[in-house]
Amino acid sequence: AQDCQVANIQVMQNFTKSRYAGTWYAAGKKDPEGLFLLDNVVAQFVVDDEGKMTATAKGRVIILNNWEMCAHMFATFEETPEPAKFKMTYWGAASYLQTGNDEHWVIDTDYDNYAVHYSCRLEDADGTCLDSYSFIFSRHPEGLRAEDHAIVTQKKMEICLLGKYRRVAHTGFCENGGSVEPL
Ligand code: AZE
Repeated sequence: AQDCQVANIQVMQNFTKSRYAGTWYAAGKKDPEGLFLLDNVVAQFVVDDEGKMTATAKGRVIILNNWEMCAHMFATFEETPEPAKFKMTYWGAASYLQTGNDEHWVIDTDYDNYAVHYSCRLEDADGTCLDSYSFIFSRHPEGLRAEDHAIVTQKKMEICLLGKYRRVAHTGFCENGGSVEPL
């Protein structure tokens, strides 16, 4: 729905967690207000034998006084009546990283190549989103396949974020074995 009402945003139908599990490389992102993952963002989703989904994520951040590091993050997901909408609780491996509760909506995915994620942190009185972030995830570290660009562009439009994304570089910054030490 392009009226940009958060309540009218369509999410993935018949969402299947087990197919969403595994590694996703951020190919693009739209940032929220404040501190955020800068680049080299890789998320790994796991669904256990009871169907509970958790995730880990890494990404380059700059905190405090220009301290550049690889943030190692953890998340648990609470289910909602809509299978593609989760409540995410997240925290960092180190205490000075970010902690919080965010929505985690899967807008669309083919499970094998791309996923469009959306999170509205703050809804305006008129029902639109005042502070959102979104990831375009790819199964491929090099980014989206050419054939997936059209559908992803369509979904960016549907969540009213077309033109607000930046490409996410993967330079190997967080591939040092998951250190949470400054690099
Ligand atoms: C997400 C999906 C997988 C799990 C997690 C995700 C989000 C992580 C952040 C981290 C922010 C860290 C900061 C540190 C200084 C959506 C990629 C945890 C939002 C800003």
